[in-house]
Amino acid sequence: MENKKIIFSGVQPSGNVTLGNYLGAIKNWVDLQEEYNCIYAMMDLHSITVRQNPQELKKKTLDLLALYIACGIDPEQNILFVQSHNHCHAELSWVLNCYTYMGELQRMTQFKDKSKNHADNINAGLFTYPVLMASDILLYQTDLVPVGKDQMQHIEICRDIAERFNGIYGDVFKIPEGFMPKAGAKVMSLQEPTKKMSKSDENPKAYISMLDDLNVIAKKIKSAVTDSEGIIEYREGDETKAGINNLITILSAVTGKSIESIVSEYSGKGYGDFKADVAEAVVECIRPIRAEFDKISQDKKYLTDIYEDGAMKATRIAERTLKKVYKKVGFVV
Ligand code: AQP
Repeated sequence: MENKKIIFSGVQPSGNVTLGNYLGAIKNWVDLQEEYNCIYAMMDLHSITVRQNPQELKKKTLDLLALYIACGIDPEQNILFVQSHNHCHAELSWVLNCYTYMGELQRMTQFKDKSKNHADNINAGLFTYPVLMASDILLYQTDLVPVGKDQMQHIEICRDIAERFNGIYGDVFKIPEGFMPKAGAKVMSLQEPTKKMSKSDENPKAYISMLDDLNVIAKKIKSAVTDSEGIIEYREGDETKAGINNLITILSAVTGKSIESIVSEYSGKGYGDFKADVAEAVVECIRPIRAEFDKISQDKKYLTDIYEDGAMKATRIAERTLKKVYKKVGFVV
């Protein structure tokens, strides 16, 4: 790899990638790939913190790889691998668990939300999820982690854990920075717009999957929950406007137009026309990605070669950090 700064990020194969995952994370990975050495994983270890169907998990992991590539991530230029193929993630995670406090983890919003949504399965993995995420990042001496807004709290705890460890043992880990996009850092549910759009939402109308049929995508946007005021205005923090705010943000993120210019363009127009235009813009954004995905996802050999090569390269880099950590804590290496 060239001597550039390092990016690490990933998506869990816990469902089909949503427009939120794309706009919040993957789209930025594509934009940053020239400037950085990028390492992107399919985060299967994370995904089992919520019960998964094994057959589907396997399929979704490979679909995710195909989708990364279809979105424009160049497999020649970047390292793409399956998280569980690199033994270092789980190993470093165990060590860092011993340098993370229960109180810190108890404050994590995602843990609180997921405990509420999966009250019958509040497992220890769900609780220590941020420690595994810290390990993912720190193993590669990462400079930048492009994520959506919901993951910024996990970046903060990652930095705290790294600083604590470095404080005891010297400079073992690079302290990473989080990176969020200007538009699309938190895409909201189409049915409950005060809630984040999530790929594991029980209501499929709440999210746009990058693998939905294009006419289904248009229908979902046209039936998005809005309000009865009938005014296309962006009002940050006004919950009654959450649906319209969300559609304006989505349009801004997929077209690159500013929120102000969208608001003035639609001044005096009705929600029907506006939704139709948002639907069209999203469909046109996803159309070429879908076409590419349909091609790549059929080619199992191509995908296998990429993830095998990626695992080898990722493991080689990560083992250097893990060995340093083992030495520092006093393991016989
Ligand atoms: N709604 C969103 N808007 C913008 N960015 C988002 N991300 C997730 N949802 C949105 C970003 O996508 C990346 C991958 O997320 P993840 O798979 O690691 O898990 P998540 O954040 O928990 O995403 P989901 O879709 O809500 O998954 P489930 O339903 O399985 O929990 C991250 O960078 C995330 O910030």
